[in-house]
Amino acid sequence: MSDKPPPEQLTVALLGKRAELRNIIGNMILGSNAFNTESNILVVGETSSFKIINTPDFFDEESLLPDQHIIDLMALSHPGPDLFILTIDPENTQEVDVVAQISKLEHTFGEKITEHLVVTLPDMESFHSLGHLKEIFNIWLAPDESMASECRKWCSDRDPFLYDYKNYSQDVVTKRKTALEKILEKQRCGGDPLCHHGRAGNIANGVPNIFNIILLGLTGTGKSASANTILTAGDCDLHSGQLFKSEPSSMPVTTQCEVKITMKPFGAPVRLVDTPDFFNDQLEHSQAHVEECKMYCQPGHCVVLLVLQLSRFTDAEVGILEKLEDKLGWKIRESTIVLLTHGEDLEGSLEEFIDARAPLKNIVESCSNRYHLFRNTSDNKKQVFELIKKIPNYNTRFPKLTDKTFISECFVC
Ligand SMILES: Nc1nc2c(ncn2[C@@H]2O[C@H](COP(=O)(O)OP(=O)(O)O)[C@@H](O)[C@H]2O)c(=O)[nH]1
Ligand SMILES: [Mg+2]
Repeated sequence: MSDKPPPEQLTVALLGKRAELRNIIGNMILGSNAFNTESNILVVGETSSFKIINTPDFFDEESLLPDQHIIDLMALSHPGPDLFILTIDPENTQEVDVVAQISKLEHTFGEKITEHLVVTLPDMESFHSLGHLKEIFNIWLAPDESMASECRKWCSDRDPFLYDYKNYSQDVVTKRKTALEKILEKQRCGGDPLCHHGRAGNIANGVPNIFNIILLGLTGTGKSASANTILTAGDCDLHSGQLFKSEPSSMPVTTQCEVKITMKPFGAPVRLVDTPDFFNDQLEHSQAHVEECKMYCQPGHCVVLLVLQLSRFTDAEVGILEKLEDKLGWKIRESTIVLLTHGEDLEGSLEEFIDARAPLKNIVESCSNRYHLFRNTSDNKKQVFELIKKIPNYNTRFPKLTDKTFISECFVC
């Protein structure tokens, strides 16, 4: 137990084989999108609360510079980081692979590293099957929005890790520290890829700047169920605690904005924002919920899914788009897709269905004819891919998402 208070700025060494996973976790802790590089270089991201040293996989057998990366990590976190986070990728969740990576870390930095190590696992299955390793080091299921506070909690009762210099020369490390600090200082706000400064304008309204999908609509239309359909397209092993609460009820089940960040199936982090029905009389503090929603629902940073139940278009939904625009303060129709649920109720073609209902047709046309049909009772993942393809500029937003990657990410389960 430490008798010193933890430092204002915690230093975290971020390790792991896959850059995209390290980036997601680093961004989540920093609350920005400071890390976006795929190349195998060491990147530092900083806010007043955290300094994150995002380190390429120095155990990669093809790495030409493993010692250089290790020395740079040691120099930048001298005399030792507060925390090491090892991100495990989906291909290496077997116990033997996880233990092999940790053994290499022990070999490089000494056995005491496990006392300062958090291992993040990418899915529920490995989280359960490796639960017994918790006795040795902490295990988290990633990504999770509470990571920054978890890191702080984790560091609050222990002193930072201190490097010993069995394998590397202290003299070399401290010389490198001086050199790197000079380089970083010069580049701090210069846009150089070696330094992504977490404070450099990446935070909009205090909300980390990642793409948002916001589900809006009346109670019971299937907002939460549709958000779950999207989430489970990437990972069908999610347990109920990881999903949005969705059930038949005339009372609002979702009573506040709820957020989950997911990487799959988009190939990039996306925040799903489930909302309560702002027009439901039984919703308390509805203006506060609208204000919260506004933080995520900003032009250029989101797509809105206006959720309507296919065969239950009600009078209350006539004019809903205008009413929502009034509340949110901008023309959300520019970024809205009308999402019809209960797809199994459709007889005939969806186009004919919409054409035959003037108020619905009117909404769809206001949204530049972007509409989609979900059957939330089905686990057909293709319906999710087809929806994603209707997001304006989806291919520049999600450049990694192709038919092929979608299928390999989603159809494994
Ligand atoms: N059969 C069927 N039920 C659905 C569909 N979408 C939603 N539901 C059900 O409708 C009910 C209300 O859905 P929910 O997502 O909680 O609505 P919300 O209030 O808009 O979040 C739940 O029981 C869902 O299971 C669908 O496509 N088909
Ligand atoms: Mg709901």
